[in-house]
Amino acid sequence: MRSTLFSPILVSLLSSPFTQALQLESTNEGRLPAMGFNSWNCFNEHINEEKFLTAAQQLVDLGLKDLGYTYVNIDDGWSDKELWRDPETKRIIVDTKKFPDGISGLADKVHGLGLKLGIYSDRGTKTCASYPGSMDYEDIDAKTFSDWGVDYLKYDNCFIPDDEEDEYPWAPEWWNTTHDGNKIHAPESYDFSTSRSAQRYRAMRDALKKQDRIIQFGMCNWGHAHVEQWGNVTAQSWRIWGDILPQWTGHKDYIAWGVMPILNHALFHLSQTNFWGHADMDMLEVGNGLTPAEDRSHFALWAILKSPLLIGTPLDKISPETLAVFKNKELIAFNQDEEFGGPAWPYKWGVNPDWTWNQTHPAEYYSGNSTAGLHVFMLNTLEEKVTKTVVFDEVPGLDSTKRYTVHDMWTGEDIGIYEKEFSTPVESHDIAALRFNEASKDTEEALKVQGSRDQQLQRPL
Ligand SMILES: *[C@@H]1O[C@H](CO)[C@@H](O)[C@H](O)[C@H]1NC(C)=O
Ligand SMILES: *[C@@H]1O[C@H](CO)[C@@H](O)[C@H](O)[C@H]1NC(C)=O
Ligand SMILES: *[C@@H]1O[C@H](CO)[C@@H](O)[C@H](O)[C@H]1NC(C)=O
Ligand SMILES: CC(=O)N[C@H]1CO[C@H](CO)[C@@H](O)[C@@H]1O
Repeated sequence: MRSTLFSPILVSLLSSPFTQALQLESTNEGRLPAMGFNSWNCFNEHINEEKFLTAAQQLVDLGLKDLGYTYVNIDDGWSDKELWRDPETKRIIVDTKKFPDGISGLADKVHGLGLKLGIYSDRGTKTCASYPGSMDYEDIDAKTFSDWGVDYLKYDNCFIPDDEEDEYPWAPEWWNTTHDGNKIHAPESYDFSTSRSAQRYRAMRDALKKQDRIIQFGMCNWGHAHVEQWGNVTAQSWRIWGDILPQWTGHKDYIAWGVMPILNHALFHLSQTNFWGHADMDMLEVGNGLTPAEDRSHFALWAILKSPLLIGTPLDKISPETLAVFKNKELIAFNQDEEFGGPAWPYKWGVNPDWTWNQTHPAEYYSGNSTAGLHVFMLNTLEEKVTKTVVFDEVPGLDSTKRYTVHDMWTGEDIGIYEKEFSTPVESHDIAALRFNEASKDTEEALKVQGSRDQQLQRPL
């Protein structure tokens, strides 16, 4: 297990408090999950300056910037596949057909809107869409990104040469399958922070730290080489699983996965997330083809497990319903809480026995604290509408001898005062998002007190 005392980040903090730019203690940058927009889920590599300026302007105009969505992140496809690197300086050459003013020109415009700019590279020789990767050019690329005014780096994991492969490959996508993708099994005592993967991600971390610019570091290595064991000392976030798909369950080749399989995996990696380090469940697919109920659950689950919240849908074509999901102030406040850094935890599984690894029916009942109160979230993984019940005795932090004002985080309204339990209908694939505050005399008078047997919501969730 990681020891904080000997963490390389802490050591570097002590030795160079003014130049370090990774464990960004002097600013708030990277302490909470990143929020913003990323191009991949909507545009793939078909990107250009216009699309980012549109996204940036929309973040401002739709009120998303004011809610905390401040990163405008370029994903794969920004560089020139033909020209590759400058023969003299070895810097990556920008595709000027897509970005006529270069990345620095775009950065100026994005900064002018009060937003930040993110970029993308890869720890291998090429990016996943076969553009130049940063292997062996870590220092040059970090300096280039810094000179351009970049504020965030997503760092992918494609095109790893044979001699850079991990001695003990470990990939979570082969978990509980008969296919053994993890060919050679590591000895019990093996320390994955010594893997080639970890070394290569550290090379970029160190290169970023040398810059006199704060650049947030998001590792995208799909949970390989047990990144959760060394993620917190290497970056502000680390992907724990393959790419997300805009679908509820299932997967595509063992590379991309629906919302439920990703959630199932995340539940086994909750303890590594806290301030400054977040397990990344991948960028949001809200607005990209899930049902309205699934959009709500997807967003809420990512928010309450404290994953980064990066919008992946075209903001100039967004529907009012989708926008309302992104603008849920109370879920954002839970995700960005200044006092409670850890995720919500399941207090029981529901359909399956507790701690069952199941990619269609993961945990349904969660609780977590925020500065606003104690929260309970109830997911319905079934195909039909059901009534779900918060039994106060079961929830850590609720007291079955007390009365609570129950608040609906979707409508922003108090529902009533309850004791012992609270029940509500939840549509298929939807999620109830509730807050509990001990009822005071004032609220008891203001609200009609409801008994524990009369608990139907007026409006189904
Ligand atoms: C990750 O590192 C930060 C900064 O050193 C620390 O505050 C935080 O508690 C760590 N997270 C976990 C889960 O240990
Ligand atoms: C997942 O859980 C559901 C509900 O209990 C069950 O029907 C299904 O068989 C489980 N899936 C697997 C692969 O075990
Ligand atoms: C919330 O805080 C209460 C009181 O400190 C504690 O008993 C409970 O375990 C916490 N619950 C969660 C889910 O963190
Ligand atoms: C059938 C099987 O291999 N189940 C395992 C799936 O993964 C979980 C979590 O590691 C294990 O607890 C199960 O035994």
